[in-house]
This record gives sequence, structure tokens and C-alpha cells, in this order.
Amino acid sequence: MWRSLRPIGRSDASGGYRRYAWTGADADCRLWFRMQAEARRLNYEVDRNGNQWAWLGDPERGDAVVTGSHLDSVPDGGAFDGPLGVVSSFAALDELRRRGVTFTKPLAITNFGDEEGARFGLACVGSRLTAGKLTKEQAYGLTDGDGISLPRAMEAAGYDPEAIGPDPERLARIGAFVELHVEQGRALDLSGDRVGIASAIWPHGRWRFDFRGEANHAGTTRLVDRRDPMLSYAETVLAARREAELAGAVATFGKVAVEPNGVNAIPSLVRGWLDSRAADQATLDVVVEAIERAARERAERDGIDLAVVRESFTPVVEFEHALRDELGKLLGGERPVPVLGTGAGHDAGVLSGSIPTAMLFVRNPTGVSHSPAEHAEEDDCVAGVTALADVLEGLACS
Ligand code: HGY
Ligand code: MN
Ligand code: MN
Repeated sequence: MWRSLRPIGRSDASGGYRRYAWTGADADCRLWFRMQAEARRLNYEVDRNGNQWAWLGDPERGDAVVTGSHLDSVPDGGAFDGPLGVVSSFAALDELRRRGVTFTKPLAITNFGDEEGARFGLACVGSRLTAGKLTKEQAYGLTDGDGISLPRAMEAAGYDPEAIGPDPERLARIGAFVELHVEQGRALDLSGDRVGIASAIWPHGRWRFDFRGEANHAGTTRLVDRRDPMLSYAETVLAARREAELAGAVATFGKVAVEPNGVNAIPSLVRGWLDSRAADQATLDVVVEAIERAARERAERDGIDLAVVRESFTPVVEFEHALRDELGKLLGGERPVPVLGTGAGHDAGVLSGSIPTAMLFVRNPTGVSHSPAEHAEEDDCVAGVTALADVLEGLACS
């Protein structure tokens, strides 16, 4: 299964993945999902928001146990972030069939669309729409770097954007959603465990900083006559690191767009995207406000107009304790399974306000993620499948 998914959307140049929402690579991933579902004689469907579902049993019975993750990636992302959860879900079902269990509840495997927000800038679009945390109007306002809107992209991929919107009936039929994900950190590597359980997700967001200056000749314009937005941007990037360090938070400018982007032209516009996260909302607010203040002070000095737009935000998630502890009981062996927080967002986090959700993490020996170097060892991945099978058996076969 893993080998058949691996080549899809992989860049030969970087070895990373470019599986962006509603592109050809995304379509190929979706076809892969459908084939896996049909090969297992599961009832395949796509919901109004383009999320894929593979059902065992009749969803109308309700109280379904659902597992899955996402197949899309960040630019040049790794092979495991998302796909490990989807592949492990199918493998866990295969394991449960080998065990000969009897399901007493409906079971579904899902692929939530556009979790990374790499193309349209908003994280977890598929699950946010389903949970009613993103309205149809807001979704229609999303555009990619080429100015293609989300609805146009969905249409081009053969999906009807008119249908998108909240799906409370679907969520009402789910009793629990468990997402297995490669750990994006080294807590399990440091503790020597193969598998962990999530406790919480840090609040996190994405802010776009637009620094507008004045285009001019790089060779003939005196320094005193310049209104160079690149200086304000550079100062802001350094301020972001300073403020994050002071507050014990994280802040990253990982994406920048320059107009006209010519070597010998002072830019007219520099757009920088800030990703910032902290253990609690108050700290995150302090950090982002301090970064914006530093940006405004420098922009003032440089004669630059600054606009800051919050493009994505996810409040703190505390996973439901009952389900979290149920997983601990189902997996507890001679030593308890570690319970750990994370700074990474997930569909399970977005859905946690609507239905009981939980997460399983699989050891990542280097902690590296959102990089072609992301890796998990096969025996740890197999341990993840076994743990997921144990959890699904405990929840859906009791
Ligand atoms: O950015 C995140 O935390 C997740 O990978 N979408
Ligand atoms: Mn990710
Ligand atoms: Mn992910």
C-alpha cells in the first residue's frame, strides 16, 4: 500500500511532495484512496466538501468509529505527514479482519481534503467546512497564488463547489474520530516509546504582512531616497524570532513574495507570511502583537505602508479526556502510553469541538517534518497500526 502511494506527487528534484488541494497530484491521491476502499469492499463516498469516506457497515446506525487523516502536503513535504494515518487506517482494518472481530458499530476511514492549506492559505479546509468553522462565503473568498479561487479549483477537479457547507448530519452519526499521525517532534524518541497519545494542540495561526514601498532602480536611487519594503520585512523577521524566544513560543516567516522580484529593482511590495504558535492563547497574542508592533515601527521609519491580515487561526485544542483515557486503557501495557501535546494542527483538532476526537502519534526518530527528510521506521509504523487496530477493536467491536 505504502509503495503504491509513494510516487504520487513526489518531486524528483527535491524528493518532497507537492500534493496541493484540487491539483492533479491530489486527484491521483484521491483515486488511490478510492481504490484502497473498493479493494476492501468498503462503501466509498465523497461528502459535500470533497472529503473521502470508506464505510464498513451502515452509517445510518450512528455512533460510528472513524479513523483517517489527510493525503495533501505542504510544499516539498515528507511522505508520512498525513499519509501514515490513512495507510495505517486501511492496514488496521486489514488487521481487524485477520483477527476475525465482529463490529458492533459502523466504521469509516477518511481522507480529509486540503488539511495543509498549502494552495489557498487556510489549514484544514475540508474538516473546517464540515464542522461549520468555515462558511461557504469565506471558502469562496480563498484564492491561490495564481488568483484561482477555491470554487474554481474544485470545479476544475470535477467537484461541485455549490454543495460545500456544514455537515451536521454526518457529524451526528460519528461517536469517535481517532487520527493516527507521525509525531512532528522528538518526544517519543526521547522517551523510547513507539506510540503516544495526544493531549492538546497549541493555538496557532497564519498572518500575512504586506509591506508596500516604492519600486525604483537598484543602481541609481540614493539610499536616502528609497522606500524599500524589504528592509521593513527583514526587521520583522528578526523581531519575530526575538519575540518568540522571549515568550517561549514559536514564530516563522517561511513564505515570502516580492514584487516585481527583480535583482536590480527595489521592490514595490514584499508580502511575508507569519506562522506563530504558543502553548496558550494569551502568550500567542502577546507574541503576535509584539511582532506587529515592531513591524509598524520599522515600516514607519522606512516610509512603508503595512497591512496585516490574519489568514488562518486555530484555537487551543484539549482532546476530550474520556476518549483520551479510553485510548490509554486500551493501549496500556506494562508501562503507560505517553500522553503528549503538540504544536501541529490536525483535522482531529478542528473536529474536536463537534465530536469526540483523539490522536495517536507514531515515533519520528529525528522529529523532522514538513521536509523531504521526514521519516519513521517501519517497525514503529507497524506498532502504530497494531495500536490503532487495538483502539478500533476496543471502540467498535466491544
Ligand atoms: O501546520 C500544521 O500544523 C499542520 O501541519 N497543518
Ligand atoms: Mn502537516
Ligand atoms: Mn498532518
